[in-house]
Amino acid sequence: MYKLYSMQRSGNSYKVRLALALLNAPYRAIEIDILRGESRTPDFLAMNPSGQVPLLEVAEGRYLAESNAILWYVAGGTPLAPESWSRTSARHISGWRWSGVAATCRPTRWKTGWSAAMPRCR
Ligand SMILES: N[C@@H](CCC(=O)N[C@@H](CS)C(=O)NCC(=O)O)C(=O)O
Repeated sequence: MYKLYSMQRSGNSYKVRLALALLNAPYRAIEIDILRGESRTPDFLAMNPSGQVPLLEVAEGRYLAESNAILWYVAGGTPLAPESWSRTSARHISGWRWSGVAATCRPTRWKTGWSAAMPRCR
């Protein structure tokens, strides 16, 4: 069974709880109060060095962070997110956006001080 570290008021956590509920996937929820620093304890940082929720334990000692990665992990190939050519294309575009466009634009934005000269990179 999955173990989900999340916080009730966290939107990123809610996305994952919603998907798990729609999939009727059993999981154990562990509430982490980020405002009390519970995501910054040594124990939590050992599970997720970014110190953020949501965090899914997919198997004993195996952790997956990042809400969208978790969503694809739990819902990919299910009726909630069936595999299809258009979905694969969407992932292609989003991967290109982050590793291609963003990587190219960031140094330029940094050098130009976030100037309006690079409106397409925002
Ligand atoms: N990109 C991450 C963002 C996660 C995130 O921002 N989590 C917030 C709660 S919604 C958090 O844990 N903040 C605590 C912190 O950064 O110290 C995701 O999509 O999961």
